Amino acid sequence: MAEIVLIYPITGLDLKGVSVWLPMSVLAVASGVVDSYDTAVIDQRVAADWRGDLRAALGPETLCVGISTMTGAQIGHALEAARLVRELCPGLPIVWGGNHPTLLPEQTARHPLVDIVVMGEGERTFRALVDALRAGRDWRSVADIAYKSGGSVRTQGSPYSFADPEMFSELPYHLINIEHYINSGLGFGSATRAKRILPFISSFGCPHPCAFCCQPVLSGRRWRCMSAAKTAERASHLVERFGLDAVEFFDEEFFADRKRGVEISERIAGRFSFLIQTRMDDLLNVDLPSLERSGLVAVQPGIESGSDRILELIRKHETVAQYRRANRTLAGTGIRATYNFMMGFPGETHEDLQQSVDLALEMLGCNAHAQVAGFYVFVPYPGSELFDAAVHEGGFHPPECLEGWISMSRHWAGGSWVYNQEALKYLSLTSKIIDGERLLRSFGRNPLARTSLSAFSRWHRRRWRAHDFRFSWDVRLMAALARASSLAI
Ligand code: B12
Repeated sequence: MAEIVLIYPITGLDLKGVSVWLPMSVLAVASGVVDSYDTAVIDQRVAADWRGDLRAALGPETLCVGISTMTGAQIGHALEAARLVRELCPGLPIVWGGNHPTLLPEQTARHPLVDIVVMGEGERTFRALVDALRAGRDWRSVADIAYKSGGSVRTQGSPYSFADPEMFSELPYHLINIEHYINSGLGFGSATRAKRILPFISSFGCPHPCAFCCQPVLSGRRWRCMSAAKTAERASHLVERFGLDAVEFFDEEFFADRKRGVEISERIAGRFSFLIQTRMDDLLNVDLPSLERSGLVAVQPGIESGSDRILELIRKHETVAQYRRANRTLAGTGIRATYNFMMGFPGETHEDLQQSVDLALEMLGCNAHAQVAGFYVFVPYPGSELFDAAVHEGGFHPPECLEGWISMSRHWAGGSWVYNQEALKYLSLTSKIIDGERLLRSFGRNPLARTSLSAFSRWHRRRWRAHDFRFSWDVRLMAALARASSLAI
């Protein structure tokens, strides 16, 4: 039994060893309370019986349950957990936090299975809440929360009470079984041997204004970071403690401050490998061979589109020419580049889509270390600039209750502006195998799977070249298999 129970729900994208990453959201929240409260973390993605674990964790001394969620399918699993908490302990406060509740605090707080919404960073606010609950004080005086009050919702404070990342304590890894989260890492190029990788975040927020992203609102475009020295020290500690080969930096934009990014790599100095998420224009302004010597093995930039017109529309502030140049520079190194594309933007034409497909093939063609993470459908996530455009110009009716957001996951393509659903569905699925590499690394140990995946990949590359985006029977089968394994690939 525990005084505090924190739940990380299934996301719907949970491939063990590949995308089941540390539940950093709830671990960060736990870091604020674990010194004074007996805390349990339940991760639905890895628990053999999360309901049983929840029953065992709840008791008379439990002060509240905290649940984290992003927008999309995760909300459905979060609600399932909240329902069980309500059934087992009807009066126990259920606190929701994370990106979705932060973006839509009022609507979230209106739901009967939500008692308190914590907006923004949870460490200090959640601590203030549980301190009040334990002391029997009125928690309604705590800042940066939303809750029901007399038939309406009261929101107080803001989501922008940020703490200095330099002061963040180390995550309480002892609350989980770390072996569930040590991934083999799809980012590695010639990984024949399984690699041990854990994520680490050294900076928060993003200074860029990309119109499809909710981060400008989540962070108010305020980018905050841990110093290079502390970052390298924490990452090294992680490597030593858990015998890792690599650390994957989940920072939204690792080179938001290039000098700092380079200093981190110099401090890592080749002692272990690291992977980053960053922009292509940054890669044109850093010394890639020296970063590679320091341990950089993989980068994951968002390309989004092969059409300059779309790049301008989504305020990416990058050009296709820059992408080509950065890809060529990357090709001269051994650094694996995993490119993310988006499609189905309001105003996107079939020609724009073809340009994205052509660019992806071209980049794969001239860089042996390049791969495609996927072609993802633009979803109007609340908080993004294009969300407002979708509502005002695209006739998009945003869901009016929490449940309505469950279906807004990565395969949602319900916008009235999406005129080529079939092509989007086709590209979304086949982009996973188009480089012939990524899935092979996960499933390729079986010789039959290896041969069929390779053949499948070559066949669809031909179709991409011919701009033949029909949703054929083999792709339907792939979609059915993904659905059967409950995977929203
Ligand atoms: C890792 C990650 C994932 C992982 C899942 C996480 C995991 N542990 O395995 C995977 C790959 C599965 C994933 C999936 C998706 N992701 Co993602 N992901 C991230 C990433 C890179 C890191 C998240 C993280 O751990 N942050 C660190 C923690 C400490 O921060 P935090 O989550 O914000 O938590 C703090 C507060 O929010 C709050 N808090 C959080 N939970 C709780 C709970 C309580 C009780 C309280 C009090 C407070 C609280 O306190 C925490 C500490 O301050 C972020 C980008 C980033 N750098 O943040 C995107 C991000 C969260 N993802 C995002 C998106 C868009 C998605 C997808 C929709 C992508 C897609 N197109 O499919 C899917 C959603 C899946 C679904 N069906 O719902 C968006 C958020 C969108 C949204 N509105 O929720 C982000 C911000 C990226 C972006 N800029 O667009 N993602």
